[in-house]
Amino acid sequence: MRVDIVTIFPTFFDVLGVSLIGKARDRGILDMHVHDLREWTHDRHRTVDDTPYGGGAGMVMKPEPWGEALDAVLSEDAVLLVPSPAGEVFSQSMARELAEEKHLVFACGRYEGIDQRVVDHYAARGRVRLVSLGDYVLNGGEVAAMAVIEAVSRLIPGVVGNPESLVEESHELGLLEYPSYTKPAQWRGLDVPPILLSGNHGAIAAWRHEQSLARTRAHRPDLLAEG
Ligand code: 6GU
Repeated sequence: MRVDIVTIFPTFFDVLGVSLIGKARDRGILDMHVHDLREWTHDRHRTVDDTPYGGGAGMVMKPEPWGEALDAVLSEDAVLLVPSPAGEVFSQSMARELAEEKHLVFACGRYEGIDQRVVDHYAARGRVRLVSLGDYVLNGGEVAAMAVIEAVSRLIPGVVGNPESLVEESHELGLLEYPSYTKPAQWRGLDVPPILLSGNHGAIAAWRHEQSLARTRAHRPDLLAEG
């Protein structure tokens, strides 16, 4: 998969060089390119923002640099992803859809967002999705893009070593994951649940399912409400 990221903070994405994502990159499974939006400005101050029409607080990102950048970076097959708190909430099912794509392009806006005409222009010509991480406010799209890239890339075959570890996770089965334990069997007076030491695989599976249900009931009752 090819991934292009356009941002005014390219160094944010230096961390994508480490861990499993970095290895996938080294092995050519992920072809990742980070671009500085200011490369597509033409004034001395490399201006990317201006005051909002209609008034109001903050600055809006100008359409011209975005137009030039995205014309340069988008391909026929690309999905343009625009991180925005006004977007659809990112989910494991969206991650699964995006993991099938050949080319993802992230347009990371800062300030109060990007001039709406940029989204309208590309939505008339190709696939565009506004993506939110959830109901809270970040300073810009960079952290959100990174979350999406990590969630998507770990679903690409070869990125995560053991494909079985993908199956039982939180959200893959529609429930939160059960708690995990490792050695030692006792730590600071706390025992590992004895069932996990029983060797009874059926009983262990049943216990884990109960734990998943209890956690989901406690923390995410919305996941049990329907479907
Ligand atoms: Cl994608 N962007 C910003 N700025 N804030 C957010 C978000 C995205 N998702 C949740 N909050």
